[in-house]
Amino acid sequence: MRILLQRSDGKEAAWIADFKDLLPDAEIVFWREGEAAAPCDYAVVWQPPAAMLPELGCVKAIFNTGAGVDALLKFGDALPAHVPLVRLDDAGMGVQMAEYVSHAVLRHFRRFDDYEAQGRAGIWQPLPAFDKMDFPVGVLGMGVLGTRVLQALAQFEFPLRGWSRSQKHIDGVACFAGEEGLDAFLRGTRLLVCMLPLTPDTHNLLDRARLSMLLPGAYVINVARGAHLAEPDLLTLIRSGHIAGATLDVFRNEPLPQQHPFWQEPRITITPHISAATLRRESVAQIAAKMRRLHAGEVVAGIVNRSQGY
Ligand code: NDP
Ligand code: OXD
Repeated sequence: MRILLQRSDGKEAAWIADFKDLLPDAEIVFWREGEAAAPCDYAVVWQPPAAMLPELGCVKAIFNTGAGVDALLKFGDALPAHVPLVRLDDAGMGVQMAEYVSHAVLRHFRRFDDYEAQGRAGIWQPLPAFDKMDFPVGVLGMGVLGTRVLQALAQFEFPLRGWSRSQKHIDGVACFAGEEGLDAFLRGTRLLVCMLPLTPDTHNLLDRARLSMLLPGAYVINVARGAHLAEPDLLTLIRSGHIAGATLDVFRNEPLPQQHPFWQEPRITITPHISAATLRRESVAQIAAKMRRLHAGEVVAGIVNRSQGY
């Protein structure tokens, strides 16, 4: 088996070593622009440049070393239609998302921002506690990662809601589906968590009109993609007081430009796209196991449905 590996993080040697550990008979070829690679069985990529597209037409499957495939599907028809695209299915990201979102929810709900400000001013003053019943948490996207986050938040006994494309039935979660369910979902949500894939249907989903539907004093957590959120609309609604603040891990332009107004807004917490990192060993183990199955003619989970966009 020959595997074409593309990365731009300078860690290719470690990825190659991990693949060699699990697939000792495989030859791993590192893709370099301008160098023709021998024909390969599988490609393993993350945000590949357009220059790699001709090579991707010759493999039996393309493995994406992330959960989101927007950076591949943006190539549209230039991405070979006959080659299955396989995304990461948790691979250690679920627990990281559960940690990140639980932290952001609890930090806001338990008023840590207020206590940090008081602490800096040397003020010892208990503040009125919020009531959980006034803080329904709504998760947009109840897939692999969204479900894991809902399970984690259930431990803290928040009222939970979720929104997905197809109707779900999850104990303890008020489930909403489709465009027809979105307004009702938003109108009952105080803490909004975005965990959707970026597709033509979800692009700019969180605009002024929809963010205004959230309960007054809402809080927004975006760990999906920057293009889900209309950034100026969020700022307007924070400044008007309808939204209390936000924790954002993803942005339209990454790294977030220095002159971006989010940096100046104390009610916005910014992290640099770290809510759930791709873990190399877990990812290689998952991909290697799927390569073995595909080689044996078996089916694998995580094949992207291109017409749905995720
Ligand atoms: P999944 O494909 O497992 O889940 C996607 C969920 O979104 C599903 O519940 C799906 O509904 C729902 N959905 C998709 N389109 C729509 C729509 N138009 N309307 C309503 N619901 C919709 O993805 P994952 O949970 O694995 O990952 C989610 C996203 O998280 C990734 O695409 C990526 O962008 C982001 N991510 C960010 C990371 C970071 O570090 N910031 C790390 C990892 C992922 P249904 O169940 O009905 O299909
Ligand atoms: C992913 C990401 O989609 O890291 O996996 O953003």
